[in-house]
Amino acid sequence: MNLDVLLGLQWGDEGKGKIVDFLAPKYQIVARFQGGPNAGHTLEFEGIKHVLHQIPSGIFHEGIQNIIGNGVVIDPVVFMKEIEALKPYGVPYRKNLFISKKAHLILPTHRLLDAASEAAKGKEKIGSTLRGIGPAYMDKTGRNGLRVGDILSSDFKQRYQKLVDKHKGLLEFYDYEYDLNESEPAFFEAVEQLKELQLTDTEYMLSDALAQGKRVLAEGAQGTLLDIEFGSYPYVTSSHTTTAGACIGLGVAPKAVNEVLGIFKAYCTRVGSGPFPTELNDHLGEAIRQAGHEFGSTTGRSRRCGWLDLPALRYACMLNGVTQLFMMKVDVLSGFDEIKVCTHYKLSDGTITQQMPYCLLQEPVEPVYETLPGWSENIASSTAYEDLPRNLRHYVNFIEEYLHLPVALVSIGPDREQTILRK
Ligand code: 2SA
Ligand code: MG
Repeated sequence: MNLDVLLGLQWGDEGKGKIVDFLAPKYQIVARFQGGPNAGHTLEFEGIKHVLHQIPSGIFHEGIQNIIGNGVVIDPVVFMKEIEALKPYGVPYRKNLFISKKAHLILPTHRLLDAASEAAKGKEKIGSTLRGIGPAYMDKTGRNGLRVGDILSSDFKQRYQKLVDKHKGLLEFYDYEYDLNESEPAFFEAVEQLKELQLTDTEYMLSDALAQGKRVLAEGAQGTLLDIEFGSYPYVTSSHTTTAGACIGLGVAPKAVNEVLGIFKAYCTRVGSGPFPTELNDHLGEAIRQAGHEFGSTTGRSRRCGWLDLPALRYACMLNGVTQLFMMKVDVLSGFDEIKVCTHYKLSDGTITQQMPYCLLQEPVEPVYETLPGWSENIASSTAYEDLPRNLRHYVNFIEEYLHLPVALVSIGPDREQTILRK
């Protein structure tokens, strides 16, 4: 069957938005399966930059249906703002956007609880995006949540109030001051607007589409190393960011999965707290941050930067069953005399391993690096892989040999055009 999954193999911000937009013409449906307004997918074309948070990155293509799956958590207020931002471009969202009735809602109090919980953690805070993600997923698994389909029922307000009263008790426990006077009316206004869009049982829609031989692309958000199960817990997001998460978050069977497209940057970044073995707290890290414009597209936070971590990447490929690698932002490394790449971890007892330890906090590792020669050519307008600098191609080969997977696409800049396919 024809479900391809595209996901991030690192800590998010690998450039998924750009690639979904680039690949979209090959698909009839693009579907988001997890996360919510914590995501920021940046697309750039015709000189304009667009940032999407909850809407799938296929929305700019006329003939493509876009689905927000059941695994996503939706903040109606953020969502309606996204819709507003699309209007000037004549994006046919009324026709091409479908929202699962089973997707859970982020309430204004979920955002407050996110902030209260982070404040209470002090130094141990997760560094969440404060978009209410964790508390919304907590209510989902705690079986208290409200879903998109619930906004259509006549007792929605009462159910909302019941949940909010519970949240108020928690906020009191946190001793957190808040004011709902502004956010509540905006929430209900956005809910009314949401009702006018296509709210449906998207699992049936996908099942029918796949049965008809249509091609579907599942678009991941965040990254594998932020997965609730396999990421660096507790410094993770609250959803399943892996291939299996695409099945859960869309209601498709595992046998439908065809290609798994794993996206990674030529180096690593991380926003928020948590372990990061190859982090560079020096001028090199700063040089990568500046060259790569490594600032969060949702929160504007500056991203931590470091060398490529192959043991972590190998772990992500294993968990996801990656079939093809897409390598992003290689242009950012142009101009470095040499490039380091972490091939192994050294544990505190001296053991050298390629395996991810149970917990990087309890078992800190020291990265073991291989040093490769850099390149200095400006590659922004290259169009063929063979034209790229030899040392860059050597770096790509090194990664392919380590991971036993092909790098099928290399991205050399933010624009749609700056994308080199290798086959
Ligand atoms: P949350 O808000 O509960 O999901 O945060 C938990 C952790 O997950 C990280 N996280 C992210 N990391 C990178 N990119 C994300 N999306 C935005 C973007 C981030 C931004 O695409 O640029 O703008 O800051 C994302 N979303 C969640 C987060 O940093 C916490 O470590
Ligand atoms: Mg992002």
